[in-house]
Amino acid sequence: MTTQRTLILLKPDAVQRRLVGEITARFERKGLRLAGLKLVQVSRELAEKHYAVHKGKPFYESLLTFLTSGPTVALVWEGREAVAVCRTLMGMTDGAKSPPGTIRGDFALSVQNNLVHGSDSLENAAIEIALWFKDEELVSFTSTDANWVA
Ligand code: IDP
Repeated sequence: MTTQRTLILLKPDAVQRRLVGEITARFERKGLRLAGLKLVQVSRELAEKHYAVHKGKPFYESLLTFLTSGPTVALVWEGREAVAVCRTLMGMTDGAKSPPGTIRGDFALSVQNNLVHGSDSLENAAIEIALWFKDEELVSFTSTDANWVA
């Protein structure tokens, strides 16, 4: 059993569209454990660091404008195979192509405004969690239903 931590962002469209509760509930109901949670007005500097891998792509500037356009909710989820589990719950990048039942499939139509970010590997999860959270902002606890969920 591999317990992992992953970074999830509820991007500005999720906050503006009042989908924070709906989306967060999906990760909770799956059995993941919350390890970090905060509302962030993202700076250009943080957005550039977070999306450094996309620098030079045609959508890069627009993506930075999007991520800095309003508050973002940053979450750290913990649990068995958390990185892959969260990516599955999210769906594909393009909301229009994401299957129903996924977050993007149910609530997104756009490629850019696709509501959520999720780390795509365990290595990137560690880097992204360190970028968004200080150590003291993360909490580890044993949930009361751990024996049933794990
Ligand atoms: P992911 O979020 O599904 O992992 P990435 O390829 O890492 O997708 O892209 C990061 C983000 O950049 C996407 O979530 C989306 O907001 C945006 N994006 C990706 N490709 C495009 C595009 O072709 N046009 C506009 N925005 C894009």
